[in-house]
Amino acid sequence: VGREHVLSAPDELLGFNTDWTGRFVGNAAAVVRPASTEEVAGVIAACVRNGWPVTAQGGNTGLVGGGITRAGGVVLSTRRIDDVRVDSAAGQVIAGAGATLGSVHERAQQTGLSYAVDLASRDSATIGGTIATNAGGLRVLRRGDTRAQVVGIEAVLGDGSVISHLGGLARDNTGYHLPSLLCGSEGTLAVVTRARLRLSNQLAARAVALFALESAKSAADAALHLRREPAVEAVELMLRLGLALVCEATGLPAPFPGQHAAYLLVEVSAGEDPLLALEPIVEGLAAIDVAVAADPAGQRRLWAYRERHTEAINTLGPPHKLDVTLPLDAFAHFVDTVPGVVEGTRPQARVWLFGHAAEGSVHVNISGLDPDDEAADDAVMTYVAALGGSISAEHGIGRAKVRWLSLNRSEAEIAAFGRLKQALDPAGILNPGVLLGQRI
Ligand code: 2HG
Ligand code: ZN
Repeated sequence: VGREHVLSAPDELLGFNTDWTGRFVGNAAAVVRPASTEEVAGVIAACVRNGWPVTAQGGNTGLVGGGITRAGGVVLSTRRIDDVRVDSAAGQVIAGAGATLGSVHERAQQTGLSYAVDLASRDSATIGGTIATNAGGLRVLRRGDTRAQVVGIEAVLGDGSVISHLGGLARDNTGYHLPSLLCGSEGTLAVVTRARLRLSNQLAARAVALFALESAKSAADAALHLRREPAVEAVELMLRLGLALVCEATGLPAPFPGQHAAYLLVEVSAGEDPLLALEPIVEGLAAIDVAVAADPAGQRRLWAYRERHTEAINTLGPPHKLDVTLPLDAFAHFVDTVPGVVEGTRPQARVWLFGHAAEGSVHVNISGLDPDDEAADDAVMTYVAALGGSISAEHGIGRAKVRWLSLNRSEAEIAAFGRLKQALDPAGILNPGVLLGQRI
């Protein structure tokens, strides 16, 4: 890859050995930065020969410790593979693994199209990372997660062999769908180097409204009604303390004269006038207060209250990040009761709830605990599983959730995971300890 693309000085390694939250610190001996699929294959072959673990890393914004290594070896940074080419005839984009989500959005928009997956970390998160973690984000309700967008993939398997299927044919039914397998595989089966992604038409005109509501439970209930409104694209939940913390940490002005127990941010799109599409929603919600934005700058200002939760919470020290989905009929009850579950286990903890309420999904962030004290995490995870929910809605398992995987996955499923791992990464060098833990 060229000597200048191998980093090994301690200060150069620091950012690659620490996850975005600061909770997970790794011990890679070097960072290797290949610029092409061929170079990735060469790096992996060299690592197989030497028995060095390889941890693929994109923007390092995954939040569950999946991009850092505790087994030494190398971090393989994909960031130099950052080409983006739109195939407008097919309505698809071909992007290198290291291209940021933001750069894919920009290129798609220049051709009158849009890429469905969007996240607050869009300017750091990479296409390879979003595929490896099957990232969800803000538009899952109508447009699906990353897996729903991937048409073709190029990747290097754990034995150094390259698989490439990037033709992008509209109909192509020729066996195992490897993009589906690699989406969410968290760098344990292959290193994704390039992908062909589905683009959609640009969203119709949009409007965003921020509603102030009287309780977390009533906001969660309302979100589940809103998901059935055809114009609604996104419904995001925030609570009083979280929004106040965002304002304090970022300097954003408070959205309303007073503070309120809960907030819903609702985005609608409509062919004609999105404000008209908002009207029945405003009437139906009977909120305490509402702020509406029809212009893009105003919409960005309202979204910022929601998107900046992650950075605001990190100002309090590394949080424990839980990211769960509940069956829709258990969601409001969960939102109402989960703070009590945490406080009952660790009274000193502070709980922050926010997230993708239309899908019954919420981020439970807990601050004020030692990084290794997982008693509150355990109580929440057990509670989620007992209610029939998922212990990881969109961030994946990484290192942070390994011990709870069996709450959601049967022994037979985990054994099948192990056989896939053995087949595609026979030397066991790809991201050891992540997703499957030490089981394999
Ligand atoms: C979001 O929805 C991300 O903003 C991050 O998934 C969530 O910081 C978190 O816990
Ligand atoms: Zn999220």
